[in-house]
Amino acid sequence: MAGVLKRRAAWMLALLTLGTVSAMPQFRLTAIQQLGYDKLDPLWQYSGKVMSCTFCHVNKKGGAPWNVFGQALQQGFATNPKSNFSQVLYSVLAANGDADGDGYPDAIEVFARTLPGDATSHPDTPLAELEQAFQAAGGVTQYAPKVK
Ligand SMILES: [Ca+2]
Repeated sequence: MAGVLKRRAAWMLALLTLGTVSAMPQFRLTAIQQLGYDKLDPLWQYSGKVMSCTFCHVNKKGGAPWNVFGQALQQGFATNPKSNFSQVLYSVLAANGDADGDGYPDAIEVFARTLPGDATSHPDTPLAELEQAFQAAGGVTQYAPKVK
């Protein structure tokens, strides 16, 4: 009896987990992998904690409205309507802009794992020091769209 209950509990957990994975929006899935955030947590697809929705959105649960970084991506789509999300994401980072105006360019914030669309979230490390580490790691080209 206990074995049956354990199996049922395991199935329920698996179903809930699958629901979490399939609920993650495609743009978020793409960005997490393109920017290497998946390397931080081997169970990132299940935890749902890697790269919060506020990376691009104002609200913690996503949807409208978008923050200034999300708006920069929307502008990228408007400027290059034939580009896919990966290309737009890369072009915004390669433009070396600072969407939230906190003094740290968007690509540097991605590298430092802070929020490029929230001025209250920024690295504590001096920019010059971070820039050096960023370039040593491959610079913005490390975020180029992956060829499939
Ligand atoms: Ca920021």
